Amino acid sequence: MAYDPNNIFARILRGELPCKTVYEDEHVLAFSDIRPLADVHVLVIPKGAYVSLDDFTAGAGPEVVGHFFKVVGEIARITGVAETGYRIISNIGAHGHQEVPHLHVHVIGGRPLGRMLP
Ligand code: D5M
Repeated sequence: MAYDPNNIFARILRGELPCKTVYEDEHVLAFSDIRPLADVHVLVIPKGAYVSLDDFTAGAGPEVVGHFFKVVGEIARITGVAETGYRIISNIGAHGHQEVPHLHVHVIGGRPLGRMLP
């Protein structure tokens, strides 16, 4: 899928829409999800224009990809859920029910999340 430069997260990255920033560096932005499923619900996005994990791993260098996932772990520590546990989810494409076509990882925690897979 071609990247839509007007998707909501691209607009957040350009400063056109507000967000509640949890963490930011040169390559990554993390912010609170607007429809939280738990006390902690943070979205972690690369600053590059990638729709999916596939685009990201194909288009970004291994250092940028590795750094992104280190930040995901860092978000769990910053928000305090690293100790109690949490869930990371990345919805991709139509069957994954991806609403926003800019790669994002949900970090969800702060309560027992229950079993997800049968
Ligand atoms: O889910 C996309 C997620 O993005 C969903 O949980 C709501 C969240 N969202 C949508 N707009 C915003 C803004 N403006 N700020 C913060 N969070 C937002 P997915 O189904 O994984 O694509």
